[in-house]
Amino acid sequence: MTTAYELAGKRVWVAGHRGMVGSAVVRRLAAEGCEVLTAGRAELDLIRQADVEAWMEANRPDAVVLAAAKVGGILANDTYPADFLYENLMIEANIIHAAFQVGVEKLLFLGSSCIYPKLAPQPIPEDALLTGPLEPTNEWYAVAKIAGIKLAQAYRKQHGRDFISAMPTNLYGPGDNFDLNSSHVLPALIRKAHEAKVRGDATLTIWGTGSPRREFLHADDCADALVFLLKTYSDFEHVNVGSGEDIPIIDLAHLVCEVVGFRGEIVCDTSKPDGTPRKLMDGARLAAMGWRPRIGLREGIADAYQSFLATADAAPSAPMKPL
Ligand code: GFB
Repeated sequence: MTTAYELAGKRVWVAGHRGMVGSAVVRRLAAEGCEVLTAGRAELDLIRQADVEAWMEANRPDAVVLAAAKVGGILANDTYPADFLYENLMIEANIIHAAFQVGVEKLLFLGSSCIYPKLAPQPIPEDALLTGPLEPTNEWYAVAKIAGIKLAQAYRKQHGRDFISAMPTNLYGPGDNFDLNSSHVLPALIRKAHEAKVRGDATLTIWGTGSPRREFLHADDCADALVFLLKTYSDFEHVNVGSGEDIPIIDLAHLVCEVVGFRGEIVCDTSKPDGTPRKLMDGARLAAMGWRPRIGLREGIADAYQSFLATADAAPSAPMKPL
């Protein structure tokens, strides 16, 4: 079902506006003629139900983009399971329920491709959800995100609310987390390649075997897809948001080194986890609605590298401490 939702003149709360995706959504919404609402951490703690309810009551947004989440790479997910499960459950439960209470017209919840079973068919269709066991390194985050999808569906089913969900693939771009302990692979490789180049190292070490495949989408493409869904999609089922192509991590490492200009050797640290072998999403549903990504991987990496160089993150990092 495709229903037009006019954003012009609406008050749209982007929860998580300081994050990579939230900030990209704020940039993208500038073209829609809506009023963008944001709330910084000091003003609003999304873990606290009473605070979220009071903020919603006082601000009464027409639409909500729920991009706030506790996120991190494979090691952070594996090391802090309680934080990833608890914080994400609280954030989504508080916001979705408060949106129901104040009569929000449209809510878009963001999940992740890790909601799908570890050994899901590739490319992964939306209906692979809950058909098999999850990848153990991120099952805590995945369970929280599955609960978020179900919450949005439950308010649609029980109360007729126009709450929808999008499942983005692995994202990267400006404003990413470049901390080597907690980041995802792409920002980690950008930082490692940059620092190895500056130091004149002979080698660069990546985690795992390098054989897992991942699909990457630039945050600006993701934001464009999310605004597209907000305006045109109104249905029960969540929608995959990806680039349609995946790449082995070792090839990604070579590509990042090329873009950054590091010419040394790449070494694999197999004491670190590989995670799921492959998670390429089936983007046919979103493509059939008329949406396409625009930013190619090489171009996107060059853009992310430029944004890394423009931040204090480009200063040499302290030696990596164990988590
Ligand atoms: O991006 P990443 O941390 O998360 O790792 P996942 C992807 C792959 O890159 C894994 C490898 O096979 C890593 O072992 N890798 C190689 C590295 N070198 C590095 C490195 O220096 N840093 C990192 N971080 N990885 C996350 C989930 O899974 O993806 C989250 O844990 C979420 O829940 C997110 O779903 C999108 O793709 O494995």
